[in-house]
Amino acid sequence: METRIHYKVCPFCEAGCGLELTLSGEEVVQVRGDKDHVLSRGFCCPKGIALKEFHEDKDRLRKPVIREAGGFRTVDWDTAFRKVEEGLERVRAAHGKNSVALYLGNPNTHTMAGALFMAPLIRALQTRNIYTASSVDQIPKQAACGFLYGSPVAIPVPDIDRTKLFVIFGGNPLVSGGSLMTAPDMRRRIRDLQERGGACMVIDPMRTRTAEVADIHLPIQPGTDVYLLLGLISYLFDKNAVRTEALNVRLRNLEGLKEAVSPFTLERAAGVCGMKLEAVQDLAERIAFTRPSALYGRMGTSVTAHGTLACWAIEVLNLLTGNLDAPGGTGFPLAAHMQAKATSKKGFVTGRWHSRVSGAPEVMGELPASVLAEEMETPGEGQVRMLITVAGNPVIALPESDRLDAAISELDFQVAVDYYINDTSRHADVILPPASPLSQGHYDFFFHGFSVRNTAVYSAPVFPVPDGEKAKWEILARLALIAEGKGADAPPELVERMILGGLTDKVVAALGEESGVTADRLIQGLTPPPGPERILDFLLKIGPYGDAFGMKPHGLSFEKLAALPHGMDLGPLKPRLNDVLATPDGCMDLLPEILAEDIRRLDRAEERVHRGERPFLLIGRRQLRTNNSWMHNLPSLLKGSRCTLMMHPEDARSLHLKEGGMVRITSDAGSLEAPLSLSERILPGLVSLPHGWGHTYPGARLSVAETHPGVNVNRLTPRAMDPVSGNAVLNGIAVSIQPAGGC
Ligand SMILES: Nc1nc2c(c(=O)[nH]1)N[C@H]1C(S)=C(S)[C@@H](COP(=O)(O)OP(=O)(O)OC[C@H]3O[C@@H](n4cnc5c(=O)[nH]c(N)nc54)[C@H](O)[C@@H]3O)O[C@H]1N2
Ligand SMILES: Nc1nc2c(c(=O)[nH]1)N[C@H]1C(S)=C(S)[C@@H](COP(=O)(O)OP(=O)(O)OC[C@H]3O[C@@H](n4cnc5c(=O)[nH]c(N)nc54)[C@H](O)[C@@H]3O)O[C@H]1N2
Ligand code: SF4
Ligand SMILES: [Mo]
Repeated sequence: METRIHYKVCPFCEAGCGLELTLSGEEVVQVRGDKDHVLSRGFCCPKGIALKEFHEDKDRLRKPVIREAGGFRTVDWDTAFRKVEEGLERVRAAHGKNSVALYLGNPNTHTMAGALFMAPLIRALQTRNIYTASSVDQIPKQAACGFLYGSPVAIPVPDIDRTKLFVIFGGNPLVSGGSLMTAPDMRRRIRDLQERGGACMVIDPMRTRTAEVADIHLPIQPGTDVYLLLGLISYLFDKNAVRTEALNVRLRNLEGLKEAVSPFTLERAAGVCGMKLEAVQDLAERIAFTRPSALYGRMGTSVTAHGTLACWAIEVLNLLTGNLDAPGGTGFPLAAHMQAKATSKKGFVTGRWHSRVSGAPEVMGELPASVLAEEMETPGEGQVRMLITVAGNPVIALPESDRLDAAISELDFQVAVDYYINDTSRHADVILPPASPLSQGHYDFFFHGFSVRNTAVYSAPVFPVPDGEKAKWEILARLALIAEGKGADAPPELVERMILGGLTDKVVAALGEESGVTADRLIQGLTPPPGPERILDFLLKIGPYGDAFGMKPHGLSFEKLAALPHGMDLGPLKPRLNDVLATPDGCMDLLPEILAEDIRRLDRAEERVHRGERPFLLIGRRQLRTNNSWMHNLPSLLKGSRCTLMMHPEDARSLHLKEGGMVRITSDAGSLEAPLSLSERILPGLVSLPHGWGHTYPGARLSVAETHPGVNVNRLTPRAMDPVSGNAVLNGIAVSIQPAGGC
């Protein structure tokens, strides 16, 4: 049979690589990197290649299933939606709207439907119990940017392709593909930086693959970066190296900041962080005097007890060295669907409400995922009795897994929108699977906004949605309609029209009635049929590069973008701080009180950085061939990865432990066994387990993953949070290690 080529952006990680698919009839014959893709230029990783296996995976659900006494039964969509409606009405009638919790997982950010159709569902549910994977991930960064720039979505990214010094705190982009920084093929980008005479430095407890290719790797004790970062700020003041003149923005609290960081010296940092003083001094000098430079922090700085403070300190360092909003420093991308200027100047506040049981503050409309278990367990008004998960696997992703798993099993009703009967959805009453990514269009609403170069790419569906399957947007829209009381049969187009209506109304209001422009006329000017693509068309047309509905004939529209399967380059990052700044008074506050308080808390906590009875600190790691908890079912990926406890050979020797031997790992939260792997990549005194494993739960349907299930590291993760953002502390967990079977 004849073959044909189709181009598709990889939906699995933030790098967003272009893939070239060779197709024959209904079959994917081959997947490889798209050498003409505007940003990835042929690069891709084994997960992208495994898109074929994901598409073909027999365990991937094609039709909804509902739970019955004997297990799951496949049903048609109307039956499934009616069952959802019945369960939701029953729980709400008995326990009120707040008894329904919604948990949104990471892959939502990789779909058009997740970006556009989640807000109507959240609104319709009218519950305070909204949880997402953000609070085991990047919410500290968003809070930090919220406090500083007035908006939690104004997040600058490193201008890696033009910088002279790239400093990575707690990130491993060579393996993770980069995060809050869309920059595929980081290996090449770092090599290019080195060839232009620049340098890359990595601060990480592990000699990761990124650390290996960097010019300098500085090992650090887990959870201590914040001392280093405050020490670095302090150094800038001491050396008169603060350079804020070029920033055309009023700063508040510069003196207050100077005073607050003055107790944090490089000597103190070296002591607490377990680093050599000369190494810390060298780092400080390079940061203070290299132009341009870009400091970047990711999971290692975020999932810590002072995550917001650490993320904020990185922003402040970029700002004080004059590198914020500067070419080669860090900058705010301007994607094609975004608005050039922030429209709301309300600023950023947290704690507009609090969680019922332990009073954790709301951040960005959600509560910390770490409190979900107690909200389910604790009786009283507002107790969570029903859970809807969309593209998430909280049983593996969240701290205190055993407790959460037990709490979920006790709920009155559960709905999962997911591809698999996974470790969490195995408890569900109804599972609603979206069609394969190959049957849905792709445009990165989130990650174009984090791109190190402004680009736009749309990939059309490769195959139509097969008979009997549903696109994700329709599933989310119908759930929203059910939650709104419009019934299980209401057409999903209603929600799409409502979203478009909201957007067009704003434009019409801005233009004024006298312009003669009406919402209906605008909608008639859109080419795609109802769905995410039509909304994209609207956003592109009114966006910063758009055709303004024909008024700028050379501008962008959906039709133009769709004709460019490798995407479109929109140029390097440009200074635009003044456009994104959304603080009510137009100032940037360098020391909001909530962070000043956290610095005081830090001072009090320092002496607690010790290991007590549990002599090792456990940290996580990501593996190239896994993606959180959900790609272990693909044979080519599982073949190349294993879940082992990594330990330094010296530690193993002193404990008489051997490579491959089983060890028991015990924390305050739990205990489990894993095989040992020895490596000098990790510091003595630390051990590492990858997350996302542990597919041992009865009732899940992951036939490949179950053959090498590994262990769920979050069974060891106790509940601990950054009080500012509510983000979970996932690294630096005190554990003891013994030979398995030993006592
Ligand atoms: N292959 C693969 N790619 C992925 C994922 C995956 O599971 N697999 N997951 C995706 C997701 S959801 C995300 S959020 C991103 C994350 O992307 P990254 O943040 O780049 O990935 P991590 O491997 O978590 O990197 C965190 C690094 O911090 C180090 N670290 C741990 N504790 C500390 C500390 O206290 N201080 C410092 N300085 N470093 C510390 C760890 O050793 C690790 O190298 O990756 C995405 N990409
Ligand atoms: N100890 C420890 N814990 C961690 C981390 C860590 O580093 N260490 N990392 C944390 C991070 S950064 C994250 S982001 C979370 C991830 O946590 P989650 O987002 O909760 O979990 P995932 O493993 O990404 O599972 C995603 C699920 O979504 C399904 N899915 C994939 N695509 C789609 C889609 O388009 N639509 C629908 N409906 N379903 C889809 C998959 O089948 C899978 O079951 O884990 C966190 N947990
Ligand atoms: S790096 Fe990320 S986007 Fe690129 S192929 Fe791999 S998983 Fe896909
Ligand atoms: Mo994540």
